[in-house]
Amino acid sequence: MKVLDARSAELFAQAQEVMPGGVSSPVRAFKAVGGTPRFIARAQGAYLWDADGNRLLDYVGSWGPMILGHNHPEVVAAIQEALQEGLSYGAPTEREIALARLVREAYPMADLVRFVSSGTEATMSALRLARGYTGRELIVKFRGNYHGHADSLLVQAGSGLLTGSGGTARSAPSSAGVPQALAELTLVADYNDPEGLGVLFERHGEQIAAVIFEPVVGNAGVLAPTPAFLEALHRLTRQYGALLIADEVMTGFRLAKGGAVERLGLKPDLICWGKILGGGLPVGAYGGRAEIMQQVAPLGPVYQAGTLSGNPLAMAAGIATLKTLFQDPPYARLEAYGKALEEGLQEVFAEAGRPICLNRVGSMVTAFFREGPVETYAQAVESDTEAFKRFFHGLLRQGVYWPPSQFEAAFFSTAHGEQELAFTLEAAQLAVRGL
Ligand code: KE4
Repeated sequence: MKVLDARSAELFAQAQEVMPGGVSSPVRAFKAVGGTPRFIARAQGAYLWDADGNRLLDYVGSWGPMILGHNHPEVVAAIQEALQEGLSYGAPTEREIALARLVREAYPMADLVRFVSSGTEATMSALRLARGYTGRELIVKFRGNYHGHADSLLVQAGSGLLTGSGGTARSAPSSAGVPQALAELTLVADYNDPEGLGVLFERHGEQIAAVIFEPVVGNAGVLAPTPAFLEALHRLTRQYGALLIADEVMTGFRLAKGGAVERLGLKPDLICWGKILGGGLPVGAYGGRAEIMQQVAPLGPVYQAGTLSGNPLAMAAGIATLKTLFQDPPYARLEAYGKALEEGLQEVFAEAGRPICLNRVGSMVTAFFREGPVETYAQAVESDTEAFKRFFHGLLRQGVYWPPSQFEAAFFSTAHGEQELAFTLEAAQLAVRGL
């Protein structure tokens, strides 16, 4: 039996000598599924090739950015053109105007947009802006929602649960190094628990600067918001004068041209973007109506800055990506692929008599290894992660690269077609047998 990952194993050993865990981001280390992470050598369309030369059908897509598939010719050409003019200037450029205008075309409520270099920077800056604009200190996030690694967002529900469902009295850091005093300024509620959110606002509403949420969750695995939850989010933030921040880093430009805001008819005060906005290069952004965004330096007192913000190559990649998406919106095709994938996987698991709950919104999907429904974080974490691990490796052995965690979203792209669908379902059939 050919060792599929000999070179990856060698590289992983070398990587661990020079980088913590041998990776630049924890989820890449395969800790949730075990085994050796595949070191990727190159990518094209829907495929990756790893260091051992194995071709892998990609359902990670760089965790969201690669909605057009890898190395889309329009994006590559745009970067090559920008490259001729230099790499980075630390000065304003025309490309930033062009990309900001494209963002505003998709999100008309965003009067002003500020570019940064990651989703983390986008959400961190949006929180600081909300605190500066409202003069309040508390923020609210939801269990199972991930917004990047800013200190105020690495916070979990504390032990002291408030009366009523979901609301918590004291939060605690979810990472070492986050001060307890800071963590307590972040209240943690349950996603899809409007009552619990109401309890939180009754107790703290006047001190809450903002509520930040994933409009469709990807980071607990995929969770869709209930209408009652969305209604409560909008009503309570309006009622108490808190800002509503939609974290569209993952969903932006993926679920529709105008992301979840368009698809679900949301009315947030601030929006955060990342991933697809850079087309694979480092771009994040935050934006909203002028009266809020005008608080941002150099116009206003809320400071935020970045050496590589608005980087010309990254802007070029983002412009080409959004223009390609806007010129020929792929959302109906992505929906069709997603529906066929979902139905095909349902069939595979039904034939094998295995419980599965497929949560899919557009082109982001999670197969929870448990009976459905899965509408909350608490339900998601009851999944059979051991079965998921075996499924993951079964797929990988067949050349299908699924996200290496039960609590992540899988993504597919415009480069995924009939052939990829058939290949995926065949691999899933074999992987399920091996469960
Ligand atoms: P980045 O700082 O990783 O660009 O973005 C943080 C972020 C913010 N908001 C949402 C909704 C996100 O999903 C993310 C990052 N997503 C993870 C995947 N679950 C990135 C993968 C990783 O951490 O390596």
